[in-house]
This record gives sequence, structure tokens and C-alpha cells, in this order.
Amino acid sequence: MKFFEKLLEKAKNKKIKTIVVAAAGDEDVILAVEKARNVGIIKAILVGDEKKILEIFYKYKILVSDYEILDYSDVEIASKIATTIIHDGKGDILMKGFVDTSIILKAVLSGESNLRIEGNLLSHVAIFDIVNQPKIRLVTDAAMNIAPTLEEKKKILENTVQVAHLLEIPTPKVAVLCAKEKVSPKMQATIDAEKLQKMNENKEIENCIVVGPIALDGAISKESALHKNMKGAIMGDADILLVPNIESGNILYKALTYFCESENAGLIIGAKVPIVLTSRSDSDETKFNSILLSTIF
Ligand code: COD
Repeated sequence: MKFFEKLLEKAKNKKIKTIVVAAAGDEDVILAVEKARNVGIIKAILVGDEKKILEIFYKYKILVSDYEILDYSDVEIASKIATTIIHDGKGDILMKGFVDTSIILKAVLSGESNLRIEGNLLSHVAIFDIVNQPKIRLVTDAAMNIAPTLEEKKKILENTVQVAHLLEIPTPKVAVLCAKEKVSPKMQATIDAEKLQKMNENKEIENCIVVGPIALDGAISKESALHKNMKGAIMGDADILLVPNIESGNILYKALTYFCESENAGLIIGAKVPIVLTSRSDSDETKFNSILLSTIF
């Protein structure tokens, strides 16, 4: 059984959750939400341009009575309203609709109805199930933290390890990705990677195995690791790929999406609730997979 099929079975065994969609007037978003509602894992509150939402409902013969719709056509206001609904305890999952990532994240981070938890860093995790790869790979952070410091990388790593545990990977192997395996004083990413590995060895980062600096080939390909005479715990078998910054993460995410045959999901974690956050160009299938993932919390 494929990873996301198994995740669906898992989601079906949980209680039905309420998802609140910010800027819901988009076909792929509504189709993903309707599919999740049809398989019995969520009910939904749609915040967005009601006219657009109803046009999509009409086109796909979706019943209005199955939904609560709140008419806010301005995407910033819709993001604020959706966040407030969650803050007030009337929803379990927030979902980004057709709105710029930074707009919804600003709503999540700011104002009285922010969804932050004191001391936590919010970060993005993407899960890829790639054809011909022996296991799923978790990519982090491809969408939220722009140029994380060492301390932020530690928190991103720990957030992602928690997701791996929820996915029943008890001791995930974390590859701290860089351009090479040796520390170079000219490459900050390699210095941070070595420090993260040391923190893991000193038990400041626990319940996982951290290796860095390491390049992508040795992290995901055993042949490459052997060819490069690499030693250590990963040897192509990484579960988590921690990227040095948002650009490398975004390029890896898009490369996996467009160059490979893969299925994926994306979430912001570390907030009061999971936040379904995919690219606006991602398919309804990716958005549905992301809803599935959000229900396991
Ligand atoms: N976790 C917790 N708190 C945070 C985080 C975080 N990841 N980031 C910022 N904060 C807190 C800060 O400590 C501060 O108290 C407050 O939020 C505001 O911080 P700023 O001024 O840095 O926040 P913003 O609103 O200017 O920027 C936050 C964004 C998440 C919007 C910004 O980092 C961003 O634009 N990220 C990239 C989003 C994006 O465009 N992705 C594209 C790929 S899909």
C-alpha cells in the first residue's frame, strides 16, 4: 500500500475534525476539501469570496448545505477571520487557500488571535513519496523560515522529528544538507551542520540521528554514499532532509514535484493547530494529501 493510502486509513480512524479554509475560492482547494469531507475525515468552514465559491460548487455539483461559508473577498481579511475562528476554538486545522503564503503566515503570527505557542518556532514540513525511492522523505523548511539561524535550525529539526514520530519513524535519520561533506569556513551551512550533529551527539537534540554536513546524493543514495567512501548512520537512508535556507528548500520541493513522479503533502507545524500549506500551483491531490497529514495531530 502506498504511503498516502495508509495515511488515509489512519485518518479515517480519527474523530472528524473541523478545517477552516482562508481564501477558499479556488477549484483545487475546494475539490481537495470536498474529497476529504466525502471520505468522512473533516467538516469545513470556508472563508472567502462567496460568489466564487458558489460558482465552483455549481460546476462540481457540491451541496452548499454541507458547508459553512463566510463571505470575505479580501484575502487578508479572510486570513484574519480564519485565524480568529481557530483562535476561538471553533476549528482544529487551518488551511491556506488561494492566498500568498506570507499573507496567511502574517495572520497566524500577529495580532491578538495569533496561533503561536510561547517558545515554539513555526516551520514547514513537506513529505514526499517518490517513485523508485525506498522510503518517504521529509523536507524542511521549504516555505516559512527564510534564513534560519543555528538555534532556529535546531527547532525546525525538532519540529520535524515530532512529525516523523507521529508517522511511526521512531528514530529518524536527519541529513543536514549542504554542498559538501567537509566543514568549510566559507560555507556557514557546513558550520551549522557540524554543530547540529554535535548537539545530537551531546543529547541536546534527541530521539533522532543527525548527520551533517552532507550533500543530497549521499543522503538519499546508498550507491553514491559508498562511492564517496562515506561512513556513518545515513549512507543514503535519510528520513529527514534539513535544508539550509528557503531558496534551497523551495528548489528541492519544486524539483521533486516537477522532475520526479511523486506524491506529496505540506504543513506548517509548531503552532496551536496544524496549518495545511501548499503552493497555489500544487494539485488538488497534494492539497488532499496535506489535509490527510494534518489530521494525524
Ligand atoms: N515562528 C514563530 N514566530 C515567528 C516566526 C516563526 N517561524 N517567524 C516570525 N515570528 C515572530 C517573530 O518573532 C516576531 O515576534 C513576529 O513573528 C513577527 O516577525 P517578523 O517581523 O519576522 O515577521 P514577518 O511577518 O515580517 O514575516 C514572517 C513571515 C513568515 C511572513 C516571513 O518569514 C516570510 O515571508 N516567510 C516566507 C514565506 C514565503 O513567502 N514562502 C514562499 C514559499 S511558499
